[in-house]
Amino acid sequence: QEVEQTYIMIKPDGVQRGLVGEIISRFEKKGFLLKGLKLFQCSKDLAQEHYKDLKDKPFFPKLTDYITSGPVVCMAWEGDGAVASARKLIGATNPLQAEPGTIRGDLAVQTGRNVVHGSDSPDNGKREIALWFKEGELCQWESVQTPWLTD
Ligand code: DAT
Ligand code: MG
Repeated sequence: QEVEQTYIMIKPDGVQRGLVGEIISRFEKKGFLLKGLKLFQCSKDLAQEHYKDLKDKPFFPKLTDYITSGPVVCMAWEGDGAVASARKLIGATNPLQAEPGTIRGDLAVQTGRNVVHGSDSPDNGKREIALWFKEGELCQWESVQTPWLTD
């Protein structure tokens, strides 16, 4: 059985605001395994494909403009329950409703500038990692922490 993977992305506002280290750090400290990481400027096509489920929403053009407005940080994180747990670390879509202690709750004020993306299901985790990473960009490795994180 495959280990669950989630696609996490620091959006252009997170990069511009100097929050890259802070955001990566939260996933690193939690204990997930980093499988892929890159700074990347994406095309409008890729942004539209990533958010295709939202293509009929009124905010879709603004959303894809925002995601393409500067570089993003693309990450693949692995671990049992990583998808749902990462969503909890990230917090609610509207940062004003996100709990303190979450990334959005601590670091953002607006839905349209909510600093980070996280996959909403294991299937979407797979889909999004395949969309944002090329063959060979993910690393197969073992962390020395694993025996201290799991029994
Ligand atoms: P999430 O990013 O929490 O998974 P989502 O998948 O529903 O939320 O929407 C994707 C992004 O689209 C979200 O992070 C910000 C933007 N968005 C969602 N709802 C919005 C709204 N009502 N107005 C403006 N932007 C919105
Ligand atoms: Mg979503």
